[in-house]
Amino acid sequence: MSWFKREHGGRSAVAAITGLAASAALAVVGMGTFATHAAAAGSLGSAAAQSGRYFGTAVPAGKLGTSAYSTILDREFTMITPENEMKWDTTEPSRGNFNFGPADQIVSHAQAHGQRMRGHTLVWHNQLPSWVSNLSASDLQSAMDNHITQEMTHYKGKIYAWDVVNEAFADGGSGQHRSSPFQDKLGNGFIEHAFRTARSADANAKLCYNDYNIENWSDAKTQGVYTMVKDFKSRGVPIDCVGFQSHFGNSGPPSSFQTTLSNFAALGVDVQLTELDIAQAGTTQYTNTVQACLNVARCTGITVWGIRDSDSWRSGDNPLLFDSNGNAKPAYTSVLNALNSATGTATGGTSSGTTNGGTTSGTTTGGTTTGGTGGGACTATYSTTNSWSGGYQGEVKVTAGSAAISGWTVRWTLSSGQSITQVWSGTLSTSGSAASVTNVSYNGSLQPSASTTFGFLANGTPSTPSLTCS
Ligand code: 9MR
Repeated sequence: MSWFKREHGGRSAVAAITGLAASAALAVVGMGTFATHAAAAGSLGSAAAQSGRYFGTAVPAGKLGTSAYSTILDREFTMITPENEMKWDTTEPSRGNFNFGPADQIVSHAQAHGQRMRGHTLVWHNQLPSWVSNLSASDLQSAMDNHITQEMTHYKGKIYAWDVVNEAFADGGSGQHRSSPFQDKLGNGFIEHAFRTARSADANAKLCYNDYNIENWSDAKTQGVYTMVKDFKSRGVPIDCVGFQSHFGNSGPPSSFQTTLSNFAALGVDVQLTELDIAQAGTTQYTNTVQACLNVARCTGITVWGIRDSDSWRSGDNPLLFDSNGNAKPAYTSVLNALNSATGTATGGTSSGTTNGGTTSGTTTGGTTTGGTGGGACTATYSTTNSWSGGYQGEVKVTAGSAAISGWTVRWTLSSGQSITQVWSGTLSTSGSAASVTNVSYNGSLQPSASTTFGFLANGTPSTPSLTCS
């Protein structure tokens, strides 16, 4: 029995959200130390980016104002999951009264520092206000639909992937759904219904099912989730990804972890490690975990559940990559080295043609272009922000002309050997060597002379492209 099976019930109280000041931390983008051989990036985020992956962490809004915290956050991490702020008890504490303030603080921070967001979580039996549990079945159905729709609409265009349903399967040997207000009143169909509602609310975010103790392939719980995902894919129920929380005991991941990831990926979903922590943070255990993801092309990223040991929900286990003083632990170096040694590129799918907040795809073909709606002129300028053997990171600054614009598209021609693997703060569309990137919902509107930027990762050698902006 794993650590998590025994201890998962013992959650600590939700951390109080304290007031926060804007972070004074510097964003360090694409810092790298360049050895004579291939890439050796100097942060977790830039090391992961070399293989088209993200490296994220859980963040509580109350810590953003602590510079000792935010300095590490902005130096190391390219994806953020709000630790508690997007959960139902915070976002809709009473029926129809939505409170997005705490999560908005996190999203603003992410946007200001070029980080993407995982949304966590829309439908979960924990941190669920009691008014939800007290509803009749038909009322619960409409409350669930409304909650998903309102929250996803509020964050439309700002979320890379949503944990639509969290922890719906039972522990132990049943392989069935767990008892919960949703399950007990709405029956087995509530998960499918939640995913369909989510797709209607935001067609471009990746939609994930997220759970713990589904890392060991032969476990009944793993098999139960696998059967559900297989069924969803066969019937066209919209699901794009499965999150493996990866809360491990001190022995680390089960030996079948990579098999589990590949088997799910083979169903046609991305897989992600969404809440990684390992009791005592052994270097071998962390390396094995990260390597399992790197060995699976559709494993698009890794999120650790906190930065410093003191930030952890299980702080007594010292399970994270930084000690309580913010110093990198040996496991940090192991993870960084593993990321820097990755071969190949992650090839995540697209959700329904476009993917908000950047794609994680080596073969993006499905983008749609909807920009250029403002009618005003814009200009675009390019700079290479990082490069390594076989790849580079570029940034494009889009500036409105003398009139305000409400959307933009930047087009250029890729040189021989160049291919874009990931875009953030924009939506990529490619056709042969023609690349175009369109605004996402939050950065399309620009006042006269105002600017915004998007970034991308590419294979090949950097060159200065000739850009057109419309
Ligand atoms: O880390 C979160 C902690 O601050 C909360 O008190 C706890 C309450 O349920 O939730 C923790 O995060 C959980 C995540 O949302 C879902 N998977 C398990 C995580 C650890 O309990």
